[in-house]
Amino acid sequence: MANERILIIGAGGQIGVELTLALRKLYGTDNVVATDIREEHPLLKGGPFRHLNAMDAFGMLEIVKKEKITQIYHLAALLSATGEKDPKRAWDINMQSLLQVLDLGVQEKLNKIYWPSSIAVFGKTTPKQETPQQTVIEPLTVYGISKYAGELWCQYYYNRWGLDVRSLRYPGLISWKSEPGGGTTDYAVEIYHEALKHKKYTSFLDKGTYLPMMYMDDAIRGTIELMEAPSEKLQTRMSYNISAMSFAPEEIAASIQKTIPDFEISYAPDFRQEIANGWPQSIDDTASREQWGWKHAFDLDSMTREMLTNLGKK
Ligand code: VAH
Repeated sequence: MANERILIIGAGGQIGVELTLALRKLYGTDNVVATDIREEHPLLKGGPFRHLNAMDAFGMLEIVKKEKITQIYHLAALLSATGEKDPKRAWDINMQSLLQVLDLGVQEKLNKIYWPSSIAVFGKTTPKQETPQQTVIEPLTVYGISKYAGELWCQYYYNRWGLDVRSLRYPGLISWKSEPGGGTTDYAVEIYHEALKHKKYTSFLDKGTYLPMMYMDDAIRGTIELMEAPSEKLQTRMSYNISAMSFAPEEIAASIQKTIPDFEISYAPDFRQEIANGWPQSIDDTASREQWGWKHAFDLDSMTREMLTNLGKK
């Protein structure tokens, strides 16, 4: 790869840890500067790390200049469940930090910027099955509102100043290297930990709650493939639908029972059920498959095998 110098904001999060590791493999460890407001994540100790609060515009500028950064992956945000506990703080953090990154991108003439959106932009008025790339979008959570507003800002900075900012509407992401961070889909990670520890799990989403989901390895590969795609192939500068599978809690339990036959699931829906009820059950990602060649690799059973094997070793 050309001498790209990459800054990761929120490198200690569920996506950040894995994206940092993957980008270090691709661009060279010393060319990927991990930052987070928290302590350095143990898995990232092999490369450059700086403390950075995503709201600190001056600190961000200082790192971009000192480290001669050419690309920013801005992953820091408050997710759906956390956001509903403090809506104004979620809006402030999610929006102000993005606008700072976009301004920096124009001012410092950065090559590319990546910023994640989510299926949380969709609401109850959106078609629930095979949700299209362009459709009725009326988000019901502050997280979803901030992600849709962010998509519109990304498109604006591209149209107005030619800033090459790219984005994916992630489904629920399931990983074992890093912990999920306050999302509604976190049950699909917790269940594997609990299955191995206690052979039982009480799901905070009810039976029959279908949600679009993806194994983290697919999400990381998709992110890099999008960022590596020739700019002229990309027909949207909002955010791309991307998909792998959809399942409900009882289906992930059945998949686990193929390895742990006496695993038991029970249900105790909480406030996150209402959030999940507002989201699509399946996503149409034709645009991603046609425009930049997206193809998922993991299905529920292959993901379950990966999760149980790797968590078992941990
Ligand atoms: C959340 N994991 O639950 C995130 C994601 C589609 C869900 O945006 O908030």
